[in-house]
Amino acid sequence: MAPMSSIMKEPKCLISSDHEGQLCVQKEAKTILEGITQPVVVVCVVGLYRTGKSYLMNRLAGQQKGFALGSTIESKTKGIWMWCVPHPTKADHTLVLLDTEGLGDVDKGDEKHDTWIFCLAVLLSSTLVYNSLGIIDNNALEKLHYVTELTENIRVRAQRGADDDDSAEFMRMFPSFIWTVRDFTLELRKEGQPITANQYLESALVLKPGRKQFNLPRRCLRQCFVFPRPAGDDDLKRMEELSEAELDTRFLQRAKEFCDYVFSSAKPKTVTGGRILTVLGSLTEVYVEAIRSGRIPCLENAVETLAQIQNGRAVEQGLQVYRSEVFKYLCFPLDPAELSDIHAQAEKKAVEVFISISFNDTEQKSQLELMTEYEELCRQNQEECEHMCRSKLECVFAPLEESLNDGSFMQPGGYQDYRDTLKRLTKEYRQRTHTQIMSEEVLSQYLKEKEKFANNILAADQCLSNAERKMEGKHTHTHTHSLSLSLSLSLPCNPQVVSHT
Ligand SMILES: Nc1nc2c(ncn2[C@@H]2O[C@H](COP(=O)(O)OP(=O)(O)O)[C@@H](O)[C@H]2O)c(=O)[nH]1
Ligand SMILES: [Mg+2]
Repeated sequence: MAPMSSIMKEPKCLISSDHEGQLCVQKEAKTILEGITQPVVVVCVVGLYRTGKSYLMNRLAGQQKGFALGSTIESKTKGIWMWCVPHPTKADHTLVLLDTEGLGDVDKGDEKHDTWIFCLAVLLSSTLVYNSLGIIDNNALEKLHYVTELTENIRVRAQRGADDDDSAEFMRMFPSFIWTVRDFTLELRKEGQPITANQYLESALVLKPGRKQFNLPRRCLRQCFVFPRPAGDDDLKRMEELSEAELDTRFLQRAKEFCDYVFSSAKPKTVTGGRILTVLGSLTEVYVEAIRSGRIPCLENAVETLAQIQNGRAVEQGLQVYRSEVFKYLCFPLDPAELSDIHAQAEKKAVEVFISISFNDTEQKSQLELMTEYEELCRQNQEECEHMCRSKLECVFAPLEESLNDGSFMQPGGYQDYRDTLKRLTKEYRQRTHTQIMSEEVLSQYLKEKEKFANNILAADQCLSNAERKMEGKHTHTHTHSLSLSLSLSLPCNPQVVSHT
């Protein structure tokens, strides 16, 4: 695969609205996601518009420019933007940055659209960054209401017994959470004592005691980063152009801490059972489709659909391995035991590959597919064996065919001669083909075809022998010969003569 950086020089729109205002997945971005086979660390940022979200994502990408800043995005491309970059610190991982656009934009947004974008952000990410300006205010906390609404919509198949079990299952699906506060000017103090950013976040959440909707997300909140203003008023408008030297050093320090934290702590996206996800494109499609069709996103369905897609791929790759293994040793025709050995070896390797890729393979699809493939090989092998036996048979029985054609057996004693020839050639054929499957089948079919000749030869033999006896001494040899010829041409089938041994 080409390195990710060369695939995505810049972000692309992943989810937008179509002309009817319905959410849709952009094909190009989906294709890119489908090409990623590595574990994906998915970091998504949400929060009000114009709070520096895109700028922060660009820093995670290590780029000065990328996600468009400010309100330059047209309303039709509002939604979720995506930028896949190689993970800066984890080899063989891809960092997928998702930037949401237009949340809370009163001019262009609509509440329902915003809710779904927020939902998708939660569902798709492995780390969710909630970004707010100035403080963690009540207003921002209210936005957590989206998250709790989401928990109402998501039903994971869990032992729905005790409440705790339920939320444990939920935690697995819920991304870890980072709150970033921009242009933070407050002093981090509580009751005169200095506090950490995380303690600040905790205390903000405690502000709403007894409100159940904050309880669940609270368990998922992990980190808070407070950023000072990055530059002076005039410079803020052209942040993309500013060099590091023109930015506030404390801002730079905090931005570095934030990025380092994300790079070291953000986990790859997993789904139920903690399985690492490599089909983010399909997952996106499943969720967006569920939302479009008015179905509530239900993780159970999504996991099932994903399993189907993923196992389809696993089977395909397993089969590829199986075929290449089999063809290394395959040389038809083969002894069935040999073929079975080759199959077993190839199957073992294919199943290993399948297991490494598959996901929830409850139907044992891979094994079934491999069996079908094996059956086909057996069929081909049988065909080849049959073909080979037939050509050996043709070769061995050629003298018999010749004699049948030129009527050599149509003479007194011809029947015995015929039987002897048949016996001798059968023995020879068996000697030549005794290791082949299908050899007896081919032989018995041939012998069956010859039965009618045996009858005719016997009839001719008897007829001619009788005539010969009667006419002994009276007729010339020439006459007998011409009689034998005429009989061989008419080949009468005498119904009374059926015996052959
Ligand atoms: N005050 C302030 N402005 C910022 C900050 N980061 C970026 N900006 C500027 O704020 C504007 C909006 O930033 P953007 O990242 O597009 O915000 P988004 O709408 O949340 O994605 C741009 O002009 C940025 O240059 C920040 O930390 N503080
Ligand atoms: Mg933005």
